[in-house]
Amino acid sequence: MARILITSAIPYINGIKHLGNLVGSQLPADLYARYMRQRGNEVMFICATDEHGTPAELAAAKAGKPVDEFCAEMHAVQKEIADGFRLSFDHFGRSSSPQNRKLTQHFAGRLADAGLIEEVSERQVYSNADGRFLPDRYIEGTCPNCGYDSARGDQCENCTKQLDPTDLINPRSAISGSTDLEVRETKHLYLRQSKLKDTLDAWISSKTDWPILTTSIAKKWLHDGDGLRDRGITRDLHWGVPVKKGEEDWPGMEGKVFYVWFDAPIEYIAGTAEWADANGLPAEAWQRWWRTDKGAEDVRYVQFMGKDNVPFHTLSFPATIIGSGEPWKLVDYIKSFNYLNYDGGQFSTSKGRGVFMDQALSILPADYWRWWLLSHAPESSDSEFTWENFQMSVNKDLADVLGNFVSRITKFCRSKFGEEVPQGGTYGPREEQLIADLATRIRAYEGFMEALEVRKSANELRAIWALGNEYLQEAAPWTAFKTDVDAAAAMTRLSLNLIRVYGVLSAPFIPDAASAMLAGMHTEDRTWPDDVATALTALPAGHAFTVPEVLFNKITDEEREDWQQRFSGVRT
Ligand code: B3M
Ligand code: ZN
Repeated sequence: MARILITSAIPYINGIKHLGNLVGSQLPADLYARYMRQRGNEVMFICATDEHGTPAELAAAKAGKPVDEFCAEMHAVQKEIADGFRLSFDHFGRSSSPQNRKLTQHFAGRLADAGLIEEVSERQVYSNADGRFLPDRYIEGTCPNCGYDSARGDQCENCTKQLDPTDLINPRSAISGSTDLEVRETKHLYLRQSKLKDTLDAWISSKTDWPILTTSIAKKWLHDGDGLRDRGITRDLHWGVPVKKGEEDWPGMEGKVFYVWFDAPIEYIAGTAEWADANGLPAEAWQRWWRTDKGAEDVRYVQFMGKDNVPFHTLSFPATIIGSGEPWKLVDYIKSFNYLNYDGGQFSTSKGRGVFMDQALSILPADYWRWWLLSHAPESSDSEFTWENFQMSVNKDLADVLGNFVSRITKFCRSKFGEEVPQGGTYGPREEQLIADLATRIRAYEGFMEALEVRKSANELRAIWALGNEYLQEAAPWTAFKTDVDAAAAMTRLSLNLIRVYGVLSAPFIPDAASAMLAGMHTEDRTWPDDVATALTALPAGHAFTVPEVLFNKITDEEREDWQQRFSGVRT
């Protein structure tokens, strides 16, 4: 049994995430967490809402609410939607928690003691119309790197380049749209991550098994020279973690807060502390996941995120961890994703384009979305959601292959043998071949899941479902029944057992349907099919079952057209 720590990039509090966000972080993290738990490992799966910084302030202002109230409400909303998608977090925390405030201030103090923080008097954009500084997302303009005209002051979402507000061409205030801007002096703390360049370079170079997407982005920022320039980690904002050196005040930094990207990754640790506190556990309970001097040396830590988050996780956050000089756990593997596009364009939160998590659940249950999204995860390149493809996948994979197998064999058994596993007959060469084929595919499925190859895992699972269907088609117990009742009974017994095995294997992808299959088979036995032949005897002759309700409904052309229409515009 291994101990596996899993974190998903923590979604900004500013609104409900779209399906592109979901498939790039939380959903594949959940897939991995569920799989690893099922295989008997001890898993700690942490996510949270990212509540500080300009995204939160701007969204609260737009909603006309005090920012703390807005965050509390939106956290509850995001939590409910996460539950709706069956995201099995051990804890869904909040970066505004007292635990995160304390840890963030702690790290800043340690970095200062290590000489890795510098006080810099810098030039920041000040808006005369708004009467305030405009850090990060408070300012928008044209990206100097790629020319995208809606780049934000902290990062260009088009080319992922990290920016400073003063880098933008034709800048404007995101609050008022005003271009009456000037540059003023203000004092801030800078993290001297350039001092750690060689250490970070060596660390990333040692990660030879990481996805190319992850290492190529990390190396690009490391060697472009400016990815690792020292960065400001404080802001002239009201909402955030107040700047302190551990528990002490920081002279000259009164009224300032830490930059959202400084405290957000620390929330992975703080979220685990929140989990311990929420469960009445002592500090050791979370420290054994995070402190290599307290038991975390044998933890495998895996992070999930979209590609735009990679620079912060491969450079800035490790700089914080390493720079502290304390024995904190560093990430072992970073699984990153490309973008999912929507029907000929981009998903966009700011423009309200695409399908958002709450809307998705309002039209179909979670499993339909989970299956499509995971089986089309944008791993090696960007991928695209189209309604035609969604309809085809659901109807074929879920309804025709899996759903049909389950319904056909359970109904056949009910009509000929009653609602219990029939006895009699033995397995012949066809059954032995099926068992051998299943074994080969299940071992491949395990290999892909271990390797975090999401699409390949889905392909393998689909092929495992198809084996059952092909077997049923060829064996045809309904024909055999006319001449050899015992042979038909053996085929049926095997097929009913296969439903249990499908329930077990499919649970990481489609947890609700998996539970329905197991409930239909009147079993709680989720034993992994290490040995397929044995696994197919778990339900003995005489074991009762119930024909399950239809597992998956097909998407009709009318529904598809209706949804395509409804989600073609922008969300208001
Ligand atoms: N909140 C960006 C995002 O939601 C950011 C991730 C933080 S991970 C520590 O894409
Ligand atoms: Zn750009």
